[in-house]
Amino acid sequence: MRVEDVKSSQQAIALENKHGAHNYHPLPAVLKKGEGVFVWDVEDKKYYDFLSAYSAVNQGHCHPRIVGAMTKQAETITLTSRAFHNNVLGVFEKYATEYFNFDKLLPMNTGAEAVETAIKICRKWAYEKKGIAETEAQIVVFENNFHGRTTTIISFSNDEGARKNFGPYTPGFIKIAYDDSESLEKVLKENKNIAGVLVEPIQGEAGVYTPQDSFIPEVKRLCNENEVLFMADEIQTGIARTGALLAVCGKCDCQGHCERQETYSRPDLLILGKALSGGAYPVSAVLADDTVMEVIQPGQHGSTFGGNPVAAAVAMEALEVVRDEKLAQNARELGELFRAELNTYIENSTIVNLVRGRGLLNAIVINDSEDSSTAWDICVALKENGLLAKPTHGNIIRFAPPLVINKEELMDCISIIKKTLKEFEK
Ligand code: IF1
Repeated sequence: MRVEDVKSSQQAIALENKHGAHNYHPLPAVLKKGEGVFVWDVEDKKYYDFLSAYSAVNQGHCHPRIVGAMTKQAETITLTSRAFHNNVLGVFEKYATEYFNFDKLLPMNTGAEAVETAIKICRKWAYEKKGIAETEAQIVVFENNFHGRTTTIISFSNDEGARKNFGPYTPGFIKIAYDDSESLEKVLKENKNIAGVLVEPIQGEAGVYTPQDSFIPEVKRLCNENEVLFMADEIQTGIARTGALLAVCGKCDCQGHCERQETYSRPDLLILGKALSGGAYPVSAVLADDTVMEVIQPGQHGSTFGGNPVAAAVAMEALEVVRDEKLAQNARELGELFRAELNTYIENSTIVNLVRGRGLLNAIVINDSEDSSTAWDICVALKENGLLAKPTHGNIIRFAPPLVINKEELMDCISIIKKTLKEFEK
């Protein structure tokens, strides 16, 4: 069977159901093409994409510059492994470390691998630099976190679905309440074996849970004071999504020079993935300064595909597009417009309780019980009306379009969303 033989969405879904593991429950949209903010299904229906592959496609689908960089490199050399050097990796590392202002970069492929990398660096730093007794290091994480799906990462999840029956679990993590710097202060005071704090600046999976503005700066301050590493998981929030280059930049307009801004909570370990590749190819990375990164020496960590020339070429172009097209600024301006419009709508709504988010990472909280299907049903109706979005935990719908969306398109989307919500008002 060839791809051209798939004539209908129904047929494609049946194939996946029969031959694929059932580890997802997707909306019944079968996409075959993407361009900018739009995707098309196999019946040629056109949609606005309001998920952006969980914020991996910030630069828009099939961005010609990113696809161009990828195909050019793919025709030349794709994979060397790190047993040899390649002529692209160093150029990318120079580019990305200057872009984010860190001494060093360690390339991986997926987000979860980058998080694992940060955890390993943090523990090694704790034993070799901080002087914690071997195997005693603890890492502070937060309730309702989402950092990926490896066995270690799900060990400190409190999502039953993600965690149950995958044990035994990796020890060495202390979980405390999110957006509660007093709890963090307390645990850091009580426990001298803490090596680092791993935090999402906004919790995506938890329903775009956006903490108080003071929370991340407080985490940073407490980490500094207690000599523990501040690890920011910016896999979903980073690369312009929240209206700044990084969510830890705070509310600034620095386009990548946030170290000059007072609001910048500079992480000791910066974890990136998703949009680092513009959605074209899996690329992730951990950035840190030498004092931290130097704990990793030859043979101690790596990956067959990490740092391959295609990944390096794609990531460099993806970052360049973010800067050239001023995507952070666009996300900030259009995000404000989006929340203002929806906040006006919910003044007279019985079905939506709350709008929250930052930049173009937003969500609405549906006025129904957590286990009701209302959010799902709204997403199915949105699909019928030409906009794709996905429910997340607790009857919440996330809205995260590609950051290349313009004002006219966004206003069109807002009217689709309002029209659809009206169908559900009581
Ligand atoms: C799935 C959510 C988004 C992430 C943060 C690490 C990773 C992710 C902050 C791991 C990945 C994804 C993966 C996807 C669902 C999804 C997600 F709903 F679960 F929360 F984006 F919102 N840190 N997030 O958000 O990166 O290994 O996947 O490259 O189905 O697991 P990965």
